[in-house]
Amino acid sequence: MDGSLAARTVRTTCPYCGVGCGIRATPDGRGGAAIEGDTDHPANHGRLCSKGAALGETIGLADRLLHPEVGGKRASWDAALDAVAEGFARALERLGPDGVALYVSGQLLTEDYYAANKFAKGVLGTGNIDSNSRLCMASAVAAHRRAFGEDVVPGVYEDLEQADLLVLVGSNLAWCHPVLFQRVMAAKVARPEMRIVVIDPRRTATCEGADTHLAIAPASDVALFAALLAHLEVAGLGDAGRLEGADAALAAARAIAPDAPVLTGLPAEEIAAFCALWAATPRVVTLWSQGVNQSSAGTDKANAIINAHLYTGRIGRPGMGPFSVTGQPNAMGGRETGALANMLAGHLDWERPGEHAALASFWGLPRLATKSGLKAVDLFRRLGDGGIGALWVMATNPAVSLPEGDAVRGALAAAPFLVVSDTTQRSDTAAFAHIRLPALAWGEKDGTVTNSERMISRQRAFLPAPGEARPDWWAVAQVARRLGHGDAFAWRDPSAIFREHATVTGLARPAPRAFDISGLAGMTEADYAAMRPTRWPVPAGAPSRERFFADGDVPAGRARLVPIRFRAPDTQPDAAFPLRLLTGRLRDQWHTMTRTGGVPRLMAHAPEPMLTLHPDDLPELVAGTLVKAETPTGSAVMRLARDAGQRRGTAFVPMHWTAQFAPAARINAALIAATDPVSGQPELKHSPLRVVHYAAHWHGFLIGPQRLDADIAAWCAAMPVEGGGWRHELAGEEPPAEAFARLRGLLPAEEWVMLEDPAAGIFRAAALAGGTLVGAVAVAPEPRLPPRAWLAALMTSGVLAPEDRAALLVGRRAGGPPPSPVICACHAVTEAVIAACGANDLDGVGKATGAGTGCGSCRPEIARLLTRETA
Ligand SMILES: Nc1nc2c(c(=O)[nH]1)N[C@H]1C(S)=C(S)[C@@H](COP(=O)(O)OP(=O)(O)OC[C@H]3O[C@@H](n4cnc5c(=O)[nH]c(N)nc54)[C@H](O)[C@@H]3O)O[C@H]1N2
Ligand SMILES: Nc1nc2c(c(=O)[nH]1)N[C@H]1C(S)=C(S)[C@@H](COP(=O)(O)OP(=O)(O)OC[C@H]3O[C@@H](n4cnc5c(=O)[nH]c(N)nc54)[C@H](O)[C@@H]3O)O[C@H]1N2
Ligand code: SF4
Ligand SMILES: [Mo]
Repeated sequence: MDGSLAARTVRTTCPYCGVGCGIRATPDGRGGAAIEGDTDHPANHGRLCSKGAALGETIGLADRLLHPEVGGKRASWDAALDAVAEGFARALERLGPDGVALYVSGQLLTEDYYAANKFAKGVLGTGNIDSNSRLCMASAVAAHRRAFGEDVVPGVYEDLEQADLLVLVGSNLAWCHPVLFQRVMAAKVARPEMRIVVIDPRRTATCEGADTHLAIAPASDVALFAALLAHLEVAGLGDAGRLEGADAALAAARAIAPDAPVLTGLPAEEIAAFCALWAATPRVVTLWSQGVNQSSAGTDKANAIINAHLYTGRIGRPGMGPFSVTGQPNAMGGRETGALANMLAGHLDWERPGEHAALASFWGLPRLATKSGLKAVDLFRRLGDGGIGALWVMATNPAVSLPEGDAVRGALAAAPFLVVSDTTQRSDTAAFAHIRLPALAWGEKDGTVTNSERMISRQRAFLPAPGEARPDWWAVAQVARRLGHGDAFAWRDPSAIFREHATVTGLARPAPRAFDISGLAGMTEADYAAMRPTRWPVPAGAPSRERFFADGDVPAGRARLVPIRFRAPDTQPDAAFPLRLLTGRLRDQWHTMTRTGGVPRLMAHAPEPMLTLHPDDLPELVAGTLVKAETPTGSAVMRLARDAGQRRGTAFVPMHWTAQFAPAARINAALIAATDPVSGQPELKHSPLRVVHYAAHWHGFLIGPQRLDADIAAWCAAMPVEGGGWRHELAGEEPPAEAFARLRGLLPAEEWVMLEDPAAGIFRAAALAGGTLVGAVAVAPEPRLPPRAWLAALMTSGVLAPEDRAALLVGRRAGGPPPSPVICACHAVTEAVIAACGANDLDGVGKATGAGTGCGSCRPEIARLLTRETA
């Protein structure tokens, strides 16, 4: 790279998951940028996963919200901010501080988060600021606080590599934290004796790299970890006298342990083997994620895990410890800035004397909220009841991501005053807003994020601010100023906010607060600009440290074991709803798809919303047909997939599809909203469920040059295809002939190639203009339709060759490759190509097809295909 190019390269951090990979972005001067992993960043050492590697394809301005809007019309920032301030002032007057709220997000930068929290708690005087972290990390936070007295993640990523045993509980690390998974896989290659155990009701891609998969019954993890604790006691591996709560915790565990096989559905021998392995392996890390947190017993599950580590002192030393891996890029930052309803800023606590007063006086905001506020699920219920007069939603899409989705939409629609700050026009939530504020997106905004191992990294701008988009912190500060608090929000840039945040962490000391970055409070703008990844704590005038509880020396009076009883979810499967619904993530999509859903190569891996069942559950339902998932709360329609790795009695549905992409497939419409009594985190994984055939009159697809509204049929899933076109998979209620005529009317055509068989209900058409293919439609009574991949590709290949024209209605040229799902997103390699390449190991497949040689995120799936081929 020549000097001038290198000079333009900007070091920043990936905006997706909590691994927090470092990125080097080199803008091309035309709005795009080349993206590569930062070899100097401690989280990834240069690696990126499929989503990170495709970031360059997400920074275009299509669909961006570029101007403020009031009442659906473009407005100036001044007018919009005046209206926001007025709306909140009015609601405060009418309902007081309990009647206003902010709902924010782990995708905000720390500086935005800090500003939003200061505004809510300090200016509005309300505890009603909650974050989508309530849906994500709340149970882990509550468990840390119960066990350690504070929200502290003791370990670091190296511990995962140094462990002799890594236990992954309710974590699909291969898809959700892919670079961390790759680090673990590399460690296992270097030390093959390392053992990996995955505890998940489903056989996920993560299991491909594991030695053991425990296909645990949903929601039963507490029983397994109780059995473990009881085993550790018998094995004499702990010292009950040393630790607060140990006797009670052991007694509780002993009471559950005999029932563990029944409760977990795991054979007694598997449980015994797991306990023996854990007991025999001092260097053990137990990592958990949403299979633990998103549960009505989420906090108990997490404490059951932490108990085992505290009891054995396997914590705080290399290769040991409980490890809560965070989801969002700045889940940690939100916890640090206190932007949750039950926290103050900087880990200060209402409960500890003097801390509230210290913060109120430092901020000069005497109205500082004196009590905690409503947690996410309750907040939206209160909104629905008319108890919230003004709500500001920032960087999250609750119309999609909260449970009881239709009730949430009803509440948003009825909200007296709703402000939404977002980067896109295509957010389901923004559709309900009275005021929309355009935020800077990744690549444009500047600030910091903290990853799962407490590493604070800079996100830096490398693109100009588009349109009138502004940083979220700026919009907050402007509204605070209009409400009479300009002085407290007079920051010139994010570095000023960061300094203030760092100062807050040093307030009211000495105090037993581990989170301390007061050593960074003196940073200059230049220091901040040049800041390298920095792990907290960074206390002023004292040495920092890598791990908490180093040498297993858990400070007396701070750490305690928590006695855990087994509680099954309140809502149990019954004759009407016999299954359990597991929801979660796909490898190449990010949440509500506002960023990843428009990228063809990310969509190619799993283009349609699917519901997966074990082959022996409901065998009368045919794979590839549409099915309806029904719960006591609502329903959604997806295509059925079969997987022998799915635990019997459970179904898996990804969380991602929205009204923008597949309105009828929004699974959260069907999720019950049970919450954990300690953390308030909703049980997003275990709704009772029944699955029935979805009877449509016709099935079909439409491929065209443009994206069409996803309400063109009763069921529609829209997806981008390479070259700029869009494919829409469809099903509907009207007679097939009518649907066919209506859909054809949506395509621009000079000429049609058609097949119509009204008696059979089969209709196909290819739309041509100037001899090129501009679209295709097919309608049939059953979901047996021509393949679409070739047709989609043909749209960009110019004037059609005669043999292609002849094959249009078949969807596949004679001798062409059979349709097959894409496995490798980097090199667009399909399952069929991998199966046919003749290689029988990962490297061989890579050499023959290129698959798995890019970001490496697909390697677990290739491994699975290979074992399936040879099995
Ligand atoms: N590709 C991708 N990566 C992401 C994200 C994304 O949207 N896409 N989002 C990020 C965010 S915010 C988060 S929070 C993380 C989430 O990361 P993960 O928690 O790893 O992801 P999930 O798929 O939500 O759930 C993990 C697993 O929990 C299992 N599970 C369900 N119920 C139980 C149970 O009772 N016990 C056990 N042991 N397991 C259970 C599910 O079968 C599922 O495989 O991912 C982050 N990374
Ligand atoms: N069924 C089910 N539901 C779930 C989960 C599950 O496992 N199953 N997981 C839950 C979890 S763990 C999480 S974290 C949530 C995630 O759910 P959400 O937070 O609702 O999902 P996102 O799509 O990440 O929403 C982020 C929004 O912010 C916008 N945005 C991006 N950057 C910025 C910015 O800088 N400023 C502003 N103002 N806006 C920005 C994006 O365009 C998008 O609209 O979903 C939860 N819901
Ligand atoms: S693992 Fe992937 S999504 Fe997560 S931070 Fe790294 S590149 Fe981004
Ligand atoms: Mo999350």
